Amino acid sequence: MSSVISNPAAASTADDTLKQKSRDANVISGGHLAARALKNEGVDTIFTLCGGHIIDIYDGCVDEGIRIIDVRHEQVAAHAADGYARQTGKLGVVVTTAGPGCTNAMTGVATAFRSESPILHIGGQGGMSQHMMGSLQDLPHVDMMRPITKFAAGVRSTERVADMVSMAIREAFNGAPGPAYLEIPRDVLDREVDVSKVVIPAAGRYRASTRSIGDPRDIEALADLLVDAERPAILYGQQVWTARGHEEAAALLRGLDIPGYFNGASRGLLPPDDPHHFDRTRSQAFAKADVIVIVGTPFDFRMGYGKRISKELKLVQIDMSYSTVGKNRDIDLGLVGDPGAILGAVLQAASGRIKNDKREKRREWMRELAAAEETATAKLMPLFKSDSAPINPYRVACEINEFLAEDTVYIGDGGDVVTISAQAVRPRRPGQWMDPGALGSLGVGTGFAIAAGLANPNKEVLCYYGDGAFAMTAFDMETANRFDVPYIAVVGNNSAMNQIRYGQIAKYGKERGNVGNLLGDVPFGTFAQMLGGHGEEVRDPAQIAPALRRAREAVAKTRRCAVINVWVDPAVYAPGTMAQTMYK
Ligand SMILES: Cc1ncc(C[n+]2csc(CCOP(=O)(O)OP(=O)(O)O)c2C)c(N)n1
Ligand SMILES: [Mg+2]
Repeated sequence: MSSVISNPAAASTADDTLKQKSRDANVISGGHLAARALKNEGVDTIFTLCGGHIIDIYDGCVDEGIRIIDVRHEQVAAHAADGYARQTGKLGVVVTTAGPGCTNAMTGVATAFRSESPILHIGGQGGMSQHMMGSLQDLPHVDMMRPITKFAAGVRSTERVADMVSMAIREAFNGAPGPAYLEIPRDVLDREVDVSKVVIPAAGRYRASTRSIGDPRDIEALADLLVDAERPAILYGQQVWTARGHEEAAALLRGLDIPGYFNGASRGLLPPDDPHHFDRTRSQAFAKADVIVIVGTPFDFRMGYGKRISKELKLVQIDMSYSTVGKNRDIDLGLVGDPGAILGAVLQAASGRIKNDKREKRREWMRELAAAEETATAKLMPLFKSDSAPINPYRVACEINEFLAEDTVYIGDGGDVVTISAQAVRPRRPGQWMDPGALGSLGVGTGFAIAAGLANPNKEVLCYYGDGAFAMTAFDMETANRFDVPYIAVVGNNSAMNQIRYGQIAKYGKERGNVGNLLGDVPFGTFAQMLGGHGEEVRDPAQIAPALRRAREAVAKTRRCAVINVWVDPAVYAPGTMAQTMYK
């Protein structure tokens, strides 16, 4: 992209002598040590917004060939690091300056914390020599970050920078993964030390490679339960994808003839037309099954804290974290370890042992659930095909689902329009569904979209936003354009924070319920145009599909993000919102 300062010749200045100094092979600075440690971890990209405290890390990244993706708001950098971890299965890295750089990133780090996404946040700090003196942007970052990370510490000496980066990364992958935070003061980054005096943990050698199956007796016990079951069901949660256990997970369902349900990042684990793929009959299965296995998702509010699962059945829980197993409700069998390793071992232990009469019973169970799925879909069809104007958000969701290509990564960022979309959108492949997870953070979409594009240059990326969510981080669409990762944005625009508005109206009536939740009518299509891309407004339901196709073509042709702003009916709410299930 052209820019006055993109010509390196014009940028050359007298400070080249300074650069010469750090090219001395016998010394290395703290920032360069940080970059070296990241490189040894396999990090190829950092997400960041610049600040004087952290420039030496950038210089190190230049040496190590690490890509620097600079955004316009640190929240987006942190969401992008989280998104990059989700998409690559590796560590995501966000680097921010001290003070407001750190506080701006906190929502993204907290989102990764509740979604168990492995990221490293490196934050700047005033020099050690100015410790507690009121330096520029000084804050107690480590104290602030501790409750929303698995590890938070400050680096006190340049010699320890690489070692502590590796330590933080090791902790990010300890048990169920999550974020780690490392504060590195400016003078620690800038100081140069003798290379022979520092510890630089070697690539691939500073942490275990274990994919634990836990206790082999539990594998046998679970295999026995599944062999004997007549009405088993399995729910796969985000850890199955995070730990890349999706192939073993699919093989288990198919091998043992078990209906599968999918939460969060595990959506898309089976193709929607697979006979073992179920998504509309979860409560029915939870009520009538004789064995249920919950893999890699906690009994949190999304699961009704486990209360909705019958007490009459055998309940098995598998998780990467010991702390999660048995939390909020009793279980009959708990396993801690790597989801893929466990599921693979269970399949092996159960293979060939299912008697014919049991297999026939389970097929009958699957037919029963499949029939119930069809009835549920038929019930939704009038909404999915609604011709009403203003446009019914169910129709938008249905159109998006039909529009998705085999390789489209679908991202949801918003309130009710996105909740509704979960009833229609079925990603075609594993890893192609992204949502904020248990923190429910609005604003994840833009960072996730940038990350998805960078991690998968050949895939299409579509982000469906609510109008409230879109306005939170949309300016980083410019970043997506600048780094040549344009995506299709669809806004379900009801000029309101509708998911919240419903509960207010229900509780306080129309007069007092429309307070603090009504937004202006913004034609967001022009936002894409401002950034050189394609944008349009859709008010006729018949125009949704053609507009989506035009967006796809425009993104390919202009290499700029497209925004399809669909005006939707503010009187339509998601069923969960009307029942206020998220607070129960
Ligand atoms: C960062 C953040 N702030 C506030 C909320 C509370 N919240 C949940 S849904 C919602 C409304 C979202 O509006 P919009 O994106 O337009 O979707 P709609 O419900 O209107 O379809 C709000 C404000 C949140 N989840 N995250
Ligand atoms: Mg809205």
